[in-house]
Amino acid sequence: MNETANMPVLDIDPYATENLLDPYPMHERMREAGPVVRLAPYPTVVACARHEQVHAVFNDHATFISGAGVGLTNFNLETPFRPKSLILEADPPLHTQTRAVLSRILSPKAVMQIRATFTAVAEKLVERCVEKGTICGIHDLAQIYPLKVFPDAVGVGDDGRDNLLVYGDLVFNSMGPRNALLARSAERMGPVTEWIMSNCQREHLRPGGFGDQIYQAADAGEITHEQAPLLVRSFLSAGVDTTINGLGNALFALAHHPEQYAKLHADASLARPAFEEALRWESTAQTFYRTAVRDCEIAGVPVAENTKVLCMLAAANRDPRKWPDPDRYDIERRPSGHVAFGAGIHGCVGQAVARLEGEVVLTALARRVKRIEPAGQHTRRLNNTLRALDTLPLRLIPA
Ligand code: OVM
Repeated sequence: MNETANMPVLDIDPYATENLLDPYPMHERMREAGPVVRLAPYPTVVACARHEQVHAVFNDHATFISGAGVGLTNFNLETPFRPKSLILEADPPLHTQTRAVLSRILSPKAVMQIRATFTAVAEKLVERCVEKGTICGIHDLAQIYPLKVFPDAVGVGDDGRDNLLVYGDLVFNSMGPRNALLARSAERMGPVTEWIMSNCQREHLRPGGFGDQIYQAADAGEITHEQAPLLVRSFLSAGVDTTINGLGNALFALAHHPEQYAKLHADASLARPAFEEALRWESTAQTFYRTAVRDCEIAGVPVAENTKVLCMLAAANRDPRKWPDPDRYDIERRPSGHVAFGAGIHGCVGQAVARLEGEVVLTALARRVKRIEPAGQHTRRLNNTLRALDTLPLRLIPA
């Protein structure tokens, strides 16, 4: 380890296959090296892996902006791969306006209104899985569920929804370097982008759905009509792959911690905290970046203007400075303060919907299934940003 300007330099590539497969040893090295470190392969980046600094960066949106992109690419220097998101990749005052609209559409009241439907679909799907007995936790459950309920709520038609999976993979790969993972998902991009943008048009969205409500906000003058399709695109970008993998990771956690599943089975009201703890234990979005708008400091260490700041959410969520016994998956932990949804003004605007999905699926499982056992080797789907499973063989033993 050498040092430049108080900063340890680690020879670590977060996007190397071994680190994507098993990020936890890398997280520990980064946390222990210092509050802010450099990574030899990415000289324009500084990285924070401790909870305190990740939280501090997210809560200083005036210094650490999102408008230059929340991936490795600095949009001040390179063209984004798609028109910038009007919420994810925006700063106040634009962000304030668009966020207000999405925030209202995804409010607790809206979530109350979708709850019954989301619950019924979860119960039906879990019933089908129980009848099968042995399932793929991803293809038979974690993927099917969000792909049904969320586009339904947005108001997207049934045909071609697999495009949402390809698009999500691409969006989250695009936040890393131009490596083979990005190249492979970009190859599939042409027709997918067309499908996505077409489904963002008002005439393709069910009246009254989340998508149509964005156009209603445009009618009311809160945003412009030109902005509306791009805001629908945010639903389709952020609302599917994230919840699929949140659910998949939660199933993985429960299958590998039978004593925790036993507690959930004994008390289904633990479904929500069990999902929350899974988000802490294995954060779906592993990383987001900010960009320093001026010369500044992180933990007293100088950071130059235009530096990309890599926030390691998943590492912060297992920081022993914040969490006792952080590697333990404990559904009774109540991990408030985790940063799996980010923090500050950009904290996930859809988190109430994500939590609803986790809660109702795990509740249905808890009631209907006595034990969940691994039924073979799982496989990972590597992505530059997401912690994702490709397959998860499980045996469900009915109650
Ligand atoms: C967006 C967007 C895309 C990906 C993720 C996300 C986590 C937002 O297009 O606004 O939030």
